[in-house]
Amino acid sequence: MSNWKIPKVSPSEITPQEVYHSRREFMRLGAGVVVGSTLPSSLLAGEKLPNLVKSNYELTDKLTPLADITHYNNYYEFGTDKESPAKTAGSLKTRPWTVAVEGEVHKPKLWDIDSLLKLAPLEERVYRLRCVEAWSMVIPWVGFPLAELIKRAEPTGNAKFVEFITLNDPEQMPGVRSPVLDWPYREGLRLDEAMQPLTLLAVGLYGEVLPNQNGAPIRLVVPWKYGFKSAKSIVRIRFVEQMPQTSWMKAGPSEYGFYSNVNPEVDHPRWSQAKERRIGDFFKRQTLPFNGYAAQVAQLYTGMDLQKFF
Ligand SMILES: Nc1nc2c(c(=O)[nH]1)N[C@H]1C(S)=C(S)[C@@H](COP(=O)(O)O)O[C@H]1N2
Ligand SMILES: [Mo]
Repeated sequence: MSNWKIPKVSPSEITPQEVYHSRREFMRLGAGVVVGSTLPSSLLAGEKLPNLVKSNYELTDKLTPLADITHYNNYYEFGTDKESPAKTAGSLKTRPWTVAVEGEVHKPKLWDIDSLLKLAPLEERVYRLRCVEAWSMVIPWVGFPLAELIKRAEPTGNAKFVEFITLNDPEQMPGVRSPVLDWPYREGLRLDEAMQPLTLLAVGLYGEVLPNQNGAPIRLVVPWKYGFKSAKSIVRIRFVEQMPQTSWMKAGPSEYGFYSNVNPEVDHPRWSQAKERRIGDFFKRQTLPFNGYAAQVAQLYTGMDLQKFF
């Protein structure tokens, strides 16, 4: 039903980004015009998202081709191979889908995914994604700031952190039958990080509904942190007072810190983080502090020892 239709050719054989660039010009003409209520009632993978707002979050970096973004994935619920999620995530049922917003908030709510899609204008934002494994991509996401959802939840004075809990369904997800991680996949942010305008809830990419392997129907994108902070297929957002435990911290506390800000000066215990390979490139490039977003986010960490709070 919701199979993501990609021709079975190698990524280098097709250049969807060329087709896409002409469409982006077209979308730019419509920038600012938002009619959220015209969204179809239910959107499935591969369908075009209407009425996208062009945002200021543009990059001059070359976009990673769609075929690479959708065929080189980390989504351990669908297997640990990069190629595995594209093959097996097609069966993930993304409707009906709810996201529970709960914990230290004045207005807890069980959101239906289709209401969430209409909560705020859907923006297109091109962000760099830097995986902790030292590769990176440039992805044109579609989504809305997490802050929009947080404002509506009205966090109490006790809310200091936000915990993200994702789907854990052995019926649909072959990967959760093996204990590679402590399921469900959990992530967390400090409340001010979650409120930072760059922090996105993504529901699409390349102008279309998010493919299942990229975290449909809704996933987090935190561009200044390593990719694993960007939890896929979220079902619960909980506001808490204490720093939450995350699946990766539990798997390797010395390797995956809570903050996990991209930092070329703090190596992973088993490899350097100084450089990265942009998918599609031959040569490695320098990794930038905060993945290139230092101007926007460095002040969130003033006074903190980033070697200690890695
Ligand atoms: N639920 C869940 N979310 C996840 C992961 C995962 O295994 N499960 N992998 C993370 C990692 S390590 C990365 S690099 C990004 C990859 O996102 P992408 O496949 O859309 O590029 O998703 C993150 N979110
Ligand atoms: Mo990653």
